Amino acid sequence: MTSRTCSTYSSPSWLRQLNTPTQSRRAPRPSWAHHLQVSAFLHDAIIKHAHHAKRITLREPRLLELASPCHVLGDLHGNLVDLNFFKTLLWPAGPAASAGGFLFLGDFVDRGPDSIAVVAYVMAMKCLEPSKWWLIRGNHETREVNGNTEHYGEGSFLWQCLTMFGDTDGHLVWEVVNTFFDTLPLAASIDGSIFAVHGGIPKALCEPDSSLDLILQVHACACACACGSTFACERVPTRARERQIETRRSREQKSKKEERE
Ligand SMILES: [Mn+2]
Repeated sequence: MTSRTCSTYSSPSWLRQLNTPTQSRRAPRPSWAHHLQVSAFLHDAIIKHAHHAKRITLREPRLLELASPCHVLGDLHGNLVDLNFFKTLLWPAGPAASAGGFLFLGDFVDRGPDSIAVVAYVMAMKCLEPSKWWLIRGNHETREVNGNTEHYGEGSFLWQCLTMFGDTDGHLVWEVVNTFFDTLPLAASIDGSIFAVHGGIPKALCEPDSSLDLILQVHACACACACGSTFACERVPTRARERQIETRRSREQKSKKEERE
């Protein structure tokens, strides 16, 4: 058996390559053709993931009932650095290898520079781990907000889609991802004792006698976007709300009648 000492050891070729000056190992500048190929690949991947994730979230109740342990994370707002930090800390080997679930409280896009990457990642994880990875809707998961390029400028999700994919494909990606957003649940309860929602408790739930069942009555894909509300959960259905008021009114009338008799 021969023994090799440090002095006779010659480093493997891959290590020698790494140690060569930066200039000689720098990747060639990508051509426009290459850029277009990458863009088309990403565009297809995002659209496929949005369709697949939508099929999952469409079947979920509008109010998720989750069990602990569950990590709850707030607004990512297109911030890939934060997302990567949480990933490294909380699910370094992927959500499947983690003991708990993950609940994201909406606002995945806008403000930060990487809305597309963030939304692509959370959709991909939803496809991979649908029973450990939960997403609820924030006010930025609406077309009125994430399409507001005037207000958010380069931080706008629409602006980033148009810049990365061009006008036609950019609008398509933006629309398909928004169609997925339309199907997101609106709130969650953990162990039946912790209420999780984006942006506060909806007014309708602050009324006496109100119930979380109101949230369950919101239709997925009801295209909240048309109603102009910036907070998904305020969109408790008008008919359910009317029914609730009617029930209360008839109860009051009945008790008044009983008092008179
Ligand atoms: Mn926010």
